[in-house]
Amino acid sequence: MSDTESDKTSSVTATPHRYDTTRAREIEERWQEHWERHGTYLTPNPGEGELAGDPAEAARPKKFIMDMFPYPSGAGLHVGHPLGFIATDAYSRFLRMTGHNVLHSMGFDAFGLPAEQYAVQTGTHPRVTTEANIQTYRAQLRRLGMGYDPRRSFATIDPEYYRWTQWIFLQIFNSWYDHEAGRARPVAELVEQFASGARPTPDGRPWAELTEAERADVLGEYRLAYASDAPVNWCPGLGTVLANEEVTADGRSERGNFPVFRSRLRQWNMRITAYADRLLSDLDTVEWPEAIRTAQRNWIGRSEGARARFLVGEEGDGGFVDVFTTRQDTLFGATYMVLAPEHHVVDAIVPQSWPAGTREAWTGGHATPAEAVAAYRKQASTKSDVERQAEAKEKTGVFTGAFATNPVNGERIPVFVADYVLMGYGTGAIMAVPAHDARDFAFARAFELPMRCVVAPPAGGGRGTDPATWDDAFVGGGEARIVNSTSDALSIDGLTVDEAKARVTAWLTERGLGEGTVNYRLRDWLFSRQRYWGEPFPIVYDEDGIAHALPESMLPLELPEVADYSPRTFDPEDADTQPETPLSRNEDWVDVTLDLGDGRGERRFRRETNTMPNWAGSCWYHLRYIDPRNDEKLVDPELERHWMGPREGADTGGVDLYVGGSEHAVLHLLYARFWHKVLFDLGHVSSAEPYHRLVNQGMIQAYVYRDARGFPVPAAEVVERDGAYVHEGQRVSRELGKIGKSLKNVVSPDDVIGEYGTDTLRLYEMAMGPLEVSRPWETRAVVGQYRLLQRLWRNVVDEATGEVVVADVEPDEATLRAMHKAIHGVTQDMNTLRFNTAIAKITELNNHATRLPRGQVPRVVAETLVLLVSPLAPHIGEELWRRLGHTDSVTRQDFPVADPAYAVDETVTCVVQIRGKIRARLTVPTGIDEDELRERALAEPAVTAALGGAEIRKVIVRAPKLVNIVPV
Ligand code: ANZ
Repeated sequence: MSDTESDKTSSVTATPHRYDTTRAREIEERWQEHWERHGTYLTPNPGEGELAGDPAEAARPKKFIMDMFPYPSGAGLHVGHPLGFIATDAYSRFLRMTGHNVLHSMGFDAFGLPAEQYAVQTGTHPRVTTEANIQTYRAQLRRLGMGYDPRRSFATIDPEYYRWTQWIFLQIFNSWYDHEAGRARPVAELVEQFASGARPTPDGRPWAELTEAERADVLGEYRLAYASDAPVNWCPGLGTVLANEEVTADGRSERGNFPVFRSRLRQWNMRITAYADRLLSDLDTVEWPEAIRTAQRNWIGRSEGARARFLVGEEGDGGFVDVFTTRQDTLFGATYMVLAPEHHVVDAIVPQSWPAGTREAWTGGHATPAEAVAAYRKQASTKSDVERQAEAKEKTGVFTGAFATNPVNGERIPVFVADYVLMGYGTGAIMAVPAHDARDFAFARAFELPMRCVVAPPAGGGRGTDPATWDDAFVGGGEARIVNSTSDALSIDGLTVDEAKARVTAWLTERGLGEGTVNYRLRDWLFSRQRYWGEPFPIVYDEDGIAHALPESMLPLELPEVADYSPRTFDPEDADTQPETPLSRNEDWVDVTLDLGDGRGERRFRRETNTMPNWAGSCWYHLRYIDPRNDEKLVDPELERHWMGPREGADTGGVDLYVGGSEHAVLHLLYARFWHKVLFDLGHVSSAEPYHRLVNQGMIQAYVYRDARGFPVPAAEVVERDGAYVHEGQRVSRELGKIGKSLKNVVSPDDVIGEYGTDTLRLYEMAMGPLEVSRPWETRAVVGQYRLLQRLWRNVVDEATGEVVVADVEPDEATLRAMHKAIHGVTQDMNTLRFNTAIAKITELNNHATRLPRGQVPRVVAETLVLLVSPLAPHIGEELWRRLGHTDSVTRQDFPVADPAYAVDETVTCVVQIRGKIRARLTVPTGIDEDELRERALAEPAVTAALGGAEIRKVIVRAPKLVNIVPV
């Protein structure tokens, strides 16, 4: 029988009042019940509203603490999920005990693909499964002892919630970005500008003369939510289009790993690119992990460069192509041009036949340029942008038969189409400078195109100035010098790269041949999905196909019942398929007669049948926690200012702490910032950023055991025998991996709670290591925290009689020091989310108390221990607090405050140096005087050995931390 088992059964013998599993569970269930009944964790809003409460409590300094809310999957929570939840809960409890009014709740991100896929397999409506899963999650979170305000919980599938998701969509639809003012404004103001003539229409006709459809098209070019025909990521295997953020580096769907194709489809987009600059610059105002900020910076990808205009075709026939380059300094080195295969100018420039001297390799084996281009386009359309851009990929392309003229020197260079140039970036056209760009270099080698060195490699750097002898391109930095760059029109030889960039930009600008520009890698956010289980768009189309917003009074637009809610999926490899929206299967819902309140009475419309992506609901949920029941406003502006408003000066406001996984770096975290900024511009919120401080929790991993074939075997059935791992008599291998069903290593929190109780589980998860670091789950190690709680219990309660055994005496000096040191350290650790070291310090103080004679633990020490542990282990905290004679919940007691006179370390480490080199470290009392310190340093064996009898010239003493000995 193991120790653990004897611990658990001993209660039936001589120690009926022991803290064992049965007792832990009894205590925990009782307090969970009590907290719920007494509304212990209700957070009062300031003011008079529905969620107002005790005004004194509402007046305390506020803290808004949030987790990334979970998607309620059918499998329930495993022990990895609650890591972040326990951390924010412990921190929230600590903040309550240090005088804060804490807003902390938990909602559910409940639209999404898995429920739909499950529905397809089982025939159950996604709402039914999702709601059942939410119930499971709620029960599990309750068992974890979470201090949430239940009134503030919601799910994104609740019509009362998605009504506001739809409302925000309409706000975005009805806005445009005024680049001069640097903010979003209502479309109505744009219409006024067109109507008054303050802003000319694209073709110069008065606004009043434009047809309704023409006006809709003009406004569509401005709206922040707009429908457009553009090449999108089409995933036949999932039956839906996807955002760039949902496609992996090798061009497959992040979910399901299906191929993704470029296909031209009419889809809704969000003009997130209008916010690129602000999304970038405001990253400097938030306290986020550097890795996430870098990921967002890279994703936004700001590039400064220039646009340069090349004439195309024969001189005088008027065609031109603008290229985008970040290396305008290399303009003299351009030896060919490349257009994206989709570039609209391609068809216009392709000649009837191949020009004289065209190389065989450039034609792709086709008889005419038109045929070559058509065949190449078809081939390119099956590849994703990411695939097309891969450095290592073999370069492909064909000659268009046309030539372009370099503006700086009049040189005629051949024009190619090649898929390494993307239509969606810059201008979709580049000047190729093979000597100084890696991809151009590879292409030029493959197609035998000339190269010209225009940036001098450093002398002695192992390469000369003839690129024909090089193995790769020479990129060259800001200080490198320009060569071979003189013509009748311009000379930049001898300038540095940076000087040359400025010079060329000025030259292009003066001649109207280009200008300096900034480009962003960020693309607009593809916002429609061909799914059932998502928010319907509050958009209808009239008989002319013009999109109209539903009036607010028609929200929420609820999801209709359909005969079949599964997405229509196709052969994953078949790029020539087209999505079909499940909502289109309900004709009664799609065809409607409505009065939109625009003075035109009832008219016939067709509803939009796409749904929103599952990121929509999580873009604004922080706001709903603040004011969950408001049915007149998204959020009361006063309450938003209170909980999220800027603190002072340049602060951009936001939630005080947001904890979640780093996998959302460029998805949720970018989208939510964008929506929040639109709401900020329109005056609905006072904070410009949603999440002020972000912490990424690590992942809990677990051992995966594999049999000889490499298949995972159930981890729970593996035994250790003589240092080997054995499953059903066979040796298996062991490695660390993600926790999950497919790896057969799921550990359920319910099982751990059943065995040791919630408080032990919470302590264990927090003690495993720093919050940000991934760590392996070790079921065997959980018992360590169980023992801590047992010892704590024994320090307060007599296990035989159940009586409280603390002594009403003053602690001795050593105990006082141990206590204040623990208070000091734990306070610091809790403030900085160092829960693991906080637990170590609590353990130390508890051990000190254990060493005192039985029944002699001073009351103040026992109470301190209980207060220190209760944010982490709230049930035992509450129970012992009650047993110690208090009638109030421990939840809002004052956290102990350290007395600095006792809290500081009594000893410090003193470094002893000989000629500046460290030779020894001494532990000395803080108050040691100079003479004594000198003596002790000189007597230290390591020091005498190092001196080797040498005569001493000088001893410098800086008590208590340094002694420096200088021999002659
Ligand atoms: C000439 C040149 C010379 C370039 C040189 C680079 C080095 P970032 O920094 O990512 O913005 N480029 C421009 N548009 C492109 C497109 N649609 N598809 C693929 N490549 C494109 O990169 C900007 C550079 O990427 C541009 O500068 C252009 O190549 C290429 F020695 O122009 B460069």
